[in-house]
Amino acid sequence: MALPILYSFRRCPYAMRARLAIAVSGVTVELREIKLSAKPAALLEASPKGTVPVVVLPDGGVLEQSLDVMAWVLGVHDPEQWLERMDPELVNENDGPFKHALDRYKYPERHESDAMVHRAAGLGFLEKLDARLACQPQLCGARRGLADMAIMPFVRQFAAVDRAWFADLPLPHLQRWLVAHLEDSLFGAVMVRHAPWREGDAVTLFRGPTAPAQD
Ligand SMILES: N[C@@H](CCC(=O)N[C@@H](CS)C(=O)NCC(=O)O)C(=O)O
Repeated sequence: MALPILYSFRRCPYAMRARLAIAVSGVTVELREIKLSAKPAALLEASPKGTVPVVVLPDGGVLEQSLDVMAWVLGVHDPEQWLERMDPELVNENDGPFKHALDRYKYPERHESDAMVHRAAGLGFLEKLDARLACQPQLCGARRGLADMAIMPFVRQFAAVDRAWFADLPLPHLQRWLVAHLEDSLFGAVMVRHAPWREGDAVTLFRGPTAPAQD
C-alpha cells in the first residue's frame, strides 16, 4: 500500500514539529529529505510554494503547513492525546512575532536588523513560556502535547544563537523544559541524519521509536 510521503529538511523547525507528531503517532511515512537549495521537482509539483514540511497523501491530497501535518497525523493516531493539549493563541504568537524576532536575531545580516533589539523582543515570549512552566511541567498541563512540540523547535533555535546568554537567563522552568525535550528519545528519533532524496532512490521509511515494525 502506498505510504504518505513527507518532504522534510532536518534542521527546519517547522519540519521538526511535523516529524515529532508523526513519530509519536506511530504512523509510518516515506521520508524524502531535501536540500532547500536544490528542491526536487516532485516536491515543487506537489507544492509549488516550495516550503517544507509537505505531506503527499496516498489519495493525492497535499498538506503544505506544518500545523496541518501535525493535526492530520494525530487525527490518524494520537496515543499521548497531544490534540487535547494545544493552545492556538500561544502557537500563533510563536509562529508570528516570536519567529519574526528569531529570524532577525539569528540572521541580522540577512534582514539588516539589530540583533539585540530582536533578542529583547523574543525574550518577552520566553518569559511568558517560563511563567507557564513554573505552574505546570508542560505548556498545557502535566504531559507534553501539541503546543509543546509545535513551539519547542523554535525555542531550541533561539537558545542556540548564543547558548551562554540563554543559559544565564533567569528562566529555570523554560531551561528545564527545553533540555528535557532535547534529551528525549522522541527528539533523537526525529533528528537522525538522512542523505537528500533523489528521484529513483529506494524508499526511506520514517516512523517513531515506539511504532511497531513493518515489513
Ligand atoms: N508556514 C509553513 C512554513 C514552512 C517554512 O517556511 N519552512 C522553511 C524551512 S524552515 C522553508 O521551507 N523555506 C523555503 C526556502 O527556504 O526555500 C509551515 O508551517 O509549514
